[in-house]
Amino acid sequence: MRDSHGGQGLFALSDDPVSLPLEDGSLSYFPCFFSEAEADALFDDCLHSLAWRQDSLRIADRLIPIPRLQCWYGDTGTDYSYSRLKLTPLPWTDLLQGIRSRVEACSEHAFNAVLANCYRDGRDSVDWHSDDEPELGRQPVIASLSLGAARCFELKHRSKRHLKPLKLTLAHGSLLIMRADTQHHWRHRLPKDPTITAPRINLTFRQITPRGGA
Ligand SMILES: O=C(O)CCC(=O)C(=O)O
Ligand SMILES: [Mn+2]
Repeated sequence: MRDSHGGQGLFALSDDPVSLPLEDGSLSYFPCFFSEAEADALFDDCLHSLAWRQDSLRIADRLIPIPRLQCWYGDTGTDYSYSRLKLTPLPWTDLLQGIRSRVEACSEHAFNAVLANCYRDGRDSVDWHSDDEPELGRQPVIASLSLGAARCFELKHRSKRHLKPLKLTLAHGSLLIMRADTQHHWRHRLPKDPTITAPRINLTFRQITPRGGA
């Protein structure tokens, strides 16, 4: 582990967000949250040190692999379920703690868990969904760090059909923060893109209220 990942050593190149007006929600995008050199090192470290796993969904008695690798890290008790997948947290690593400190300082929000996704190439994806599971609360703050291949991220409003879907290219080293009613009113996805041959890693930091907890 390089010293620069101990927390203090990580630096953000720019804390200036690009303003992305969103009706019924709130988005801030920091295109150069980490410098290219820092993002390169973080990408390699995440790729090689996180406990990537291939999860599957049971659909009509068949096990269907989800189109990406993933892993879940967090405080004890931050179990998380989505699409009938139950994730039990692995303990924080120094690498993830260091990234979390930087993301918390920028977003002025505390996070107790992170979902890591690895899209091996453009055949991997995540389908339309909202991060609206009960353990995330009514107005979750989700901070999403992108490392590796730039990919298109799309949002569409659940009910207001006249609002155009939004398409953003999430750059290497960028941070997207979704707040307020975004998860309540909007769905998002990362579509497949056959032109992409390189991998991408995404870390979405979340604050989980354990079920039955305060
Ligand atoms: O990879 C991304 O940018 C989005 C991932 C996502 O939406 C999720 O894991 O809930
Ligand atoms: Mn999501």
